[in-house]
Amino acid sequence: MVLKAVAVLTGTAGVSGTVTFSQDGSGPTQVVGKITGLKPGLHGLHIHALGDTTNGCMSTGPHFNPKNLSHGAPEDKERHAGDLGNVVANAAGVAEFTKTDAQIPLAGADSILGRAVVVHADPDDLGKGGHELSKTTGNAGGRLACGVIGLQASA
Ligand SMILES: *[C@@H]1O[C@H](CO)[C@@H](O)[C@H](O)[C@H]1NC(C)=O
Ligand SMILES: [Cu+2]
Ligand SMILES: [Zn+2]
Repeated sequence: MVLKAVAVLTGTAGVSGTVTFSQDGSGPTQVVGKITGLKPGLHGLHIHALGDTTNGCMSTGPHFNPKNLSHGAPEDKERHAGDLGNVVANAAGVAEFTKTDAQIPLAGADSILGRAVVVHADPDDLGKGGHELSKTTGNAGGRLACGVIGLQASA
């Protein structure tokens, strides 16, 4: 069975979007998204631990990190499960992307359901920027928009 989920991103900076997730059995999760209203260029994209938007994106907690590792790139061994790297906005401020990731299942103990997708103001340095925040957040700057990951009808 293919499990499907979606996060509808909203924020206060005119940034919005939709990110969908699908996972076939215990295979990797496919991520497809479109986010608009961004500044052209790179923007960090993460799964944050909490699906709590009572204080906007600030209350979604830190990066989802069930293995208690340091921040990194999606392809790194040392990464948070929630580290999805960057998305690229074009000159019109639109980022359209697809990703495949094996650390963000839609079921089981490390499921991302009920957590939040957050898109950031700045590029994620993937843990390699040498900034004091590189190993925790990738120094990706403010939280522009976020949305809670909820189930969709499965296929
Ligand atoms: C997580 O890792 C840090 C740094 O290695 C360590 O200090 C901390 O005790 C760990 N926390 C848990 C819950 O294992
Ligand atoms: Cu983030
Ligand atoms: Zn991280």
